[in-house]
This record gives sequence, C-alpha cells and structure tokens, in this order.
Amino acid sequence: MIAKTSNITFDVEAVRSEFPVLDRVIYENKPLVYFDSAASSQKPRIVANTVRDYYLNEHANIHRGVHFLSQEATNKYEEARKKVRDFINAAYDEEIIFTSGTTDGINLIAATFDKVHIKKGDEVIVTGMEHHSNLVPWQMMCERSGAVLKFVPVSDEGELILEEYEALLNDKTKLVAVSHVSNTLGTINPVAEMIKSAHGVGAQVLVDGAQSVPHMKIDVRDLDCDYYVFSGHKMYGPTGVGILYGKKELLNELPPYKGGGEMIKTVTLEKSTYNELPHKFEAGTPNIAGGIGLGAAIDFMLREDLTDAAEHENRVLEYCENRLQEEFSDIKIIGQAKEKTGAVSFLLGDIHPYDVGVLLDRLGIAVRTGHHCTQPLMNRFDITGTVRASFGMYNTTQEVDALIEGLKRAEKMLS
Ligand code: 7TS
Repeated sequence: MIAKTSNITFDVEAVRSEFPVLDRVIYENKPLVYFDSAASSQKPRIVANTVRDYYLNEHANIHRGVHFLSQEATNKYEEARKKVRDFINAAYDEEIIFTSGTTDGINLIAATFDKVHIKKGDEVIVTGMEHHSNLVPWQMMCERSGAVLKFVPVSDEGELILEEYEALLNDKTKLVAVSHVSNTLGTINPVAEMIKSAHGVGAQVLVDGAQSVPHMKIDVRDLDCDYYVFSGHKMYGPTGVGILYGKKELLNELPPYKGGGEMIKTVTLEKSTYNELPHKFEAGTPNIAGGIGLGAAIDFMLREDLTDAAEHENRVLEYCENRLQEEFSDIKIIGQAKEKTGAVSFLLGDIHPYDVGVLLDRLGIAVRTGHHCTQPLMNRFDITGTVRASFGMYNTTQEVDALIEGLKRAEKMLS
C-alpha cells in the first residue's frame, strides 16, 4: 500500500520489506504486529548486513593499528561519526561522543558536570515526565554535590506547565534536563523555547532525545541545546551504541568520565594527561560494530524523506487514537497533548494493563504494559501503569485495526 495523505508519498510496504521480522507469524497463525518501537525498533537488512559484514570481513581494533584492517575499521567508525554529525547538524566531529546508549550519555554528564559547575545549594531542573534514566543520575549528582533538584509539573493533558518552569529558573539554576519526546505520553516538549529561557539565567540544557530522533529531524544548532543524547537501537540501529552530542567548548570544560586506554595522551605511574575530544570520553575499545551499524541506520533513515516518514507515523498514531475513542466508551488515553509523536498510552475500563498485554500477545500483537520507567509520571496520574502502543515508520493503519479487534476481545473476556 502506498500511503497518500496531502502531498506525501510514502511507500510503507517498501519500508516493511526491509524488515524480515515483520513477516513473522507467531503462535501458529498470528501475523506479528509490532507496536513496541519506543522500547526498541526493529532492524532493517542494511543494518544487520553491515554489522555482519564488519564482523566477518572487516574487524580489527581501531585507532591504534598500523595495519590495513585496523585502518579500514577506523575509517568506517570515523565515517559513522561524521554521518551522525551531519544527521543532527552538529558543527564538529569531536562534538559526537559514542556511548553505549541514552542512559550512558546522561550518566556521563551527570558524573562530571558537578565537578566544574555545581556548588552546594545550586539547582538542577528536571520534569515530571522523565524516563528514570533522565532522573536517577541527577538525583545521584545532587546527593553527591549538595545541589537541589526541582521539578517541572505535568498538566492533566500531559504537557509541561511552562509558567511553572519559567518560575523555577533563577541564577542558582545550573542545568535543565528534559526529554524532547515523552516515552510514555508521546508529548513533544517545546525544548527550543525551554533552552532559550534556561540560557537566559545562564543554565545549560541536556535534551534526552531517545524518543525524538526516531521520529523527527533534529538540528542541534537550531535548538541551541548544550547536550543531546540518544540511543542507536530506537532508531533502527544496533543495541549497545548511542550518542552524546555536546557543544565543543562545554565538553572541553568537563573532566573525563572513565579512565583507561584511548582517553589518555601521556601516562606515567603517578599521573596522566588526557586526550582531546572526542577520545577523552571514549575510554577502552568501543562498540565498533555498533558505531558502524548506527551509520547504516542513518543511511536507512535518509533513504526516506524524513518529513514524509514522520507524517506517515503521525497518521498511524492519530488513526489509532481516533479508533480507540470511537470504538470504546470506557477508554482513557493518558496524554492528550496538542503535539504528540510515536506512542499512545491508554487504559481500557478497569482492566489491568498487564492482562490486556498478555491477551494481545496471544493474538500476535506486541505492546508494552506497566510504568514504562516513568513511575513519578504514573503517580502524577494516580495509576500504576498503562498499555502503550508505539510506532515506527513500518507500522500501518491495518495493524491498528488488528489492535482494535484484539482490544474488543480483551474487553469481552476481561471486563
Ligand atoms: N530516555 C527515554 C525518553 C527513553 O524512552 C528511554 C528508553 C531511555 C531514556 C533509556 O534508553 P536506553 O537506550 O539507554 O535504555 N525507553 C524505553 C521505553 O520506553 N521502553 O523501554 C525502554
């Protein structure tokens, strides 16, 4: 099927044909419907083949070898860094730090930032909708440094209350950490505006882009964010690799995170001096295959017009929300923000989300249930969990129809 809405042409069947797993039939005769891309997306052939070819034909350790294979692998890894740089429109290669994922990138900043920027009584702002990965590291940093953690509240619609955010900002605010897109609600936060306000009081901003990079074009220079973190595995790439973008002058101010090979310039028994960016933050042998595979994931994404792909995904999301509301009198959608992408969270009557998830699974439909690593957000809405359907560019409205039929069965059996 070629989806045509307004003037977009997006060939979802051609995209799907790149993902062999989507052809699977499970539990005897149930075609797999994969609605769990917010947890991890599926992988297209080009990514799997690139990783396989690397291991079978190209592997050697990088950056330190004089021999052919090492140089070839180094070139491929560094080419991937440039692809990431261009993909998010960073200015310099050395602003792109390979990490093991979003969690690792946030921990890198949280483990080093206080050493140069925080004194007792300073303030750090996070929001009430953060993934635990963008909350717990800041709690740890504040505990260690004596900084005070402040929270931007979330409205009933699932949006950040921006007046309250503005009121929290003051000259003690040193850092703001905010997700670009909520993994639970799908809310797109107005991060450009929030960054501008934070800079107004001299604070730096880290944006958690785990759920935005798969769904929208990111321009870190346009956003003017200080740090931007994301994971390869949520954007059609391999697991175990991610990116920390940071402004060069700010990364230069931070001390190293991990000590070891690669991150040093000179070492004596007593003391070491440290390498330049990006190597200063890349101690040890990295996930070479992951980095090169992430480059292939970017190639895959750029084959599509990303605006068209996003429009297709948003059409599937909107269709899903509309059908949920039309077909079920007792449905509660958690998160009704004006700007959303990627995911819809809901509750069906008083049926436990876990029971809905198990029944849908038996019908071949993969959704996620529970608190989605956002327990404070669950407390905010006075619930213990939701059912979440999340989307990639390979999902279709026909798959949403299968979800709706599955939910009807669940309602009949479980209410
Ligand atoms: N931040 C956000 C907004 C996320 O959605 C996730 C993962 C992370 C950080 C952590 O990413 P990682 O790659 O380091 O693990 N989110 C989810 C999810 O929604 N379901 O499973 C993982």
